Amino acid sequence: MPWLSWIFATATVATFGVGGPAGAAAATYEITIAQMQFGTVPGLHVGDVITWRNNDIFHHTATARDKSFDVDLPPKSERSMTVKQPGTVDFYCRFHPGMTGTLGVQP
Ligand SMILES: [Cu+2]
Repeated sequence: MPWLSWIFATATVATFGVGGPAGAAAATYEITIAQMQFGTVPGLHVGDVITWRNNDIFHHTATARDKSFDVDLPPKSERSMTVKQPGTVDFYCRFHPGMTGTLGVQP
């Protein structure tokens, strides 16, 4: 009865699919800096990747107030980083302290 063993194999694969690791798969998000402002910050989870993109002709940074990250962003550049810890982190630009934003990271 070959069709019976096919059903069994399919059911086994489905069981493995349900039993995967907890939490959502890591995602990649872009936060764009334009006209001296940080763009929209997405909801984040540990393991996600942020690509910071500086579209200005000015040098910026994305610097965490708690010093957990400090991303240097020359004009027209982008840098990626992985989100490593949960919590709320305020960030700013070292050259333009009026530029601020907040990351909210779920476990
Ligand atoms: Cu700046």
